[in-house]
Amino acid sequence: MERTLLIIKPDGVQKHLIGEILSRVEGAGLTIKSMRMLQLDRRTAGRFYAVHRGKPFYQSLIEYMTSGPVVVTALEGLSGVNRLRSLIGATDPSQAEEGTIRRLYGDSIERNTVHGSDSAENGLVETAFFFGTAELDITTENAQDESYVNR
Ligand code: 3AN
Repeated sequence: MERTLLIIKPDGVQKHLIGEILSRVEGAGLTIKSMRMLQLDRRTAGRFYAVHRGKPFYQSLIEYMTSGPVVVTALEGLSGVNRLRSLIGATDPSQAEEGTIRRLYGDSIERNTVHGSDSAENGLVETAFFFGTAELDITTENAQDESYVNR
């Protein structure tokens, strides 16, 4: 089992794609462990994208990621990282495979609708960046326990 972070970026939220994207994610067998909508501030976005600091697109990336609300989602599944990345497609929507989220909905390499962790290690780091242990430990068994249904 691997953990991975999905971010529905500002353009995805603006285009009313939250339900569509989560439906694809769940349809691919990934489990939503925890989820939150929030507006990133510059400091938090800068910490999250620290590896890109100094690159030519960094300032623009931070502007964009703080331009509207995002939905951060901790996912879990067998080969979760690659499973999510196959759904998402390549960074540049014009290079992404047919039928992937970025190919279908992305506007540009920057406004590419979603983020997905790029390794199992980063999946753990990035989910822990947004979610506490208690949030990530909500178990699927509890969610599916019949005693939780129809309350
Ligand atoms: P991915 O999200 O596919 O793993 P990264 O981690 O290389 O891609 O880049 C993080 C984000 O930075 C991308 N999702 C994109 O929004 C932006 N980005 C990456 N490369 C470029 C670029 N050459 N020009 C503009 N924005 C870029």
